[in-house]
Amino acid sequence: MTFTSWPSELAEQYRSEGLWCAETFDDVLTARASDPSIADRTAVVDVDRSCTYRELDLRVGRLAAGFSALGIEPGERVLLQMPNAIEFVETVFALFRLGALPVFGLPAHREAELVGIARAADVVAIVHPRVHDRFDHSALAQTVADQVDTVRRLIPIDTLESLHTDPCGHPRSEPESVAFLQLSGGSTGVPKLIPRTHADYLYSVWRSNEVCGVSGDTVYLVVLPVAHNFPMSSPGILGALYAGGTVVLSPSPAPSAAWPLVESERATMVGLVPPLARLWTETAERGTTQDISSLETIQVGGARCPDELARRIGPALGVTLQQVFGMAEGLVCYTRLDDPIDVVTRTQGRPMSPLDQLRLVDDDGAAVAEGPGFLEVQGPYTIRGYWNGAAPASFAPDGWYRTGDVVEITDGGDLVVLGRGGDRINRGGEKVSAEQLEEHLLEHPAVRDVIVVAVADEYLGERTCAYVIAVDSGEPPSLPMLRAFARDRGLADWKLPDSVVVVDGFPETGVGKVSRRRLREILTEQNKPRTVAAD
Ligand code: OOB
Repeated sequence: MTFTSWPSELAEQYRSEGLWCAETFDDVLTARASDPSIADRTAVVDVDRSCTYRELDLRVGRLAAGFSALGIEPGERVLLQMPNAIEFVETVFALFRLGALPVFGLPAHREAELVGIARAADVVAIVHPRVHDRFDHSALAQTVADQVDTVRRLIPIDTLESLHTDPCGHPRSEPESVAFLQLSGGSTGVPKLIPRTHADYLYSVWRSNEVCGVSGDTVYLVVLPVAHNFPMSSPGILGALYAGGTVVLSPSPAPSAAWPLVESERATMVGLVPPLARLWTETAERGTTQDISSLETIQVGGARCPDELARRIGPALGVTLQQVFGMAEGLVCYTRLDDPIDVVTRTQGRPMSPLDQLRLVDDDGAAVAEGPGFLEVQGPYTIRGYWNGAAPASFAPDGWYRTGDVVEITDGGDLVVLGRGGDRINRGGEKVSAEQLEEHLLEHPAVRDVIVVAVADEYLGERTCAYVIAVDSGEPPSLPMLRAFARDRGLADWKLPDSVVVVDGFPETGVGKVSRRRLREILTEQNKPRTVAAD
């Protein structure tokens, strides 16, 4: 089994109510490129070049034929590790045209992540930069290929152009088939791959457009890693292209790189994680000569935006703030553009679809009438299972997705995200699995036991702290030692521990064996600042 489908009654409802349409991503591109009012508009811009809808469609057809000539077949998986540039959009749509499935790796992923992903998805090819941010991705891709038998092709980005060949016919994908695999934030050893169908994802895209006011005039700026679900579809690149608008890809989120693009392309919308929203806000508050007045909406999501920051964003940057609480597994909540300022600054919004169903449960999975509680969800664009049935415990027996987030729902129906159980650390939007980091650190010869927890951080919201019990003899483990060790084991940089505390033992609760999960909760609790953070 690779993909768990929706129960048939729900699927029927989503079809009959017009949420799931008989359209694929390739249909959308073809339709826009053949619409005379859209075809010659700019579809995508990066720092090197730009491309109209007509050009994008032609280039996608030629690249799809090139992938096919390399032996990539419909239904096969291709791992992408690509920076923010037009090639990403071309590659994704070429794979869609061919009917092959992109698997969305991130440039920051290293050997441990990529090998896991490549294995779990049985990928046949990897598209990668040769060198990016001074890191040798060709060598990394080769290391992955050496370890994963299914990988037949390594495709450096600068060779994509040479693959172009005359377009050939490809069988059309089924709208309700899987279009791509997205990655779950905070995956442990076996990555949780998220199968999204054309129908469910397209619904989330066009519904996002309605909620976020995206139109053909939208110029959507991407500063976050392009393959992440937030800039991809909330409403993101796909929303802008669906509407016939323009996508602008910035290689970096720093104001020094992104603001000149805002000015030159007259960008109207951007999605940021809270630490970046703070950087942009503080930069604007200090004053800038850059003209960023075209910006209308700044979305902030991926991690909790502190209320204090939320209040400053609009005035500092001259924009409407929209909070976004979403997950690659599906559910996306937005504050609405015309919500009262209190709702926009204090809540993470409400589900975008009238058919999203939410419930709150306690530790044992029993429904709680009043929050806070763990959020569970089912709906027209929320998955029912991971690829190959991984991590089945992430789904309740009736198929609802257990988000792991602790939320409260206000009288107005808006969600306030309070945090998570102790299993995952949200480092400014980048998710770290405590369990995965523990597994790696436990391999260090100086470590007898380790528990990884979140501690509060002014800039990132949360950062990682490893509580370590050292082995009796030898040098006690230090932060540089453990970071270097975890890096050498192939972990992405953002997952390395931020701090290390060497302790003699872990807390006992006196009720028999204490689970690692419970220990994380206890240590997290001990670490909470005594006063509640200012809102
Ligand atoms: C987005 O997606 P993922 O898959 O990287 O992470 C999902 C998790 C959520 O379960 C929650 O724990 C956290 O990230 N999260 C937030 C949040 N937005 C996401 N926690 C508090 N406040 C928020 N506004 O992060 C993602 C996907 C689509 C759109 C936006 C974000």
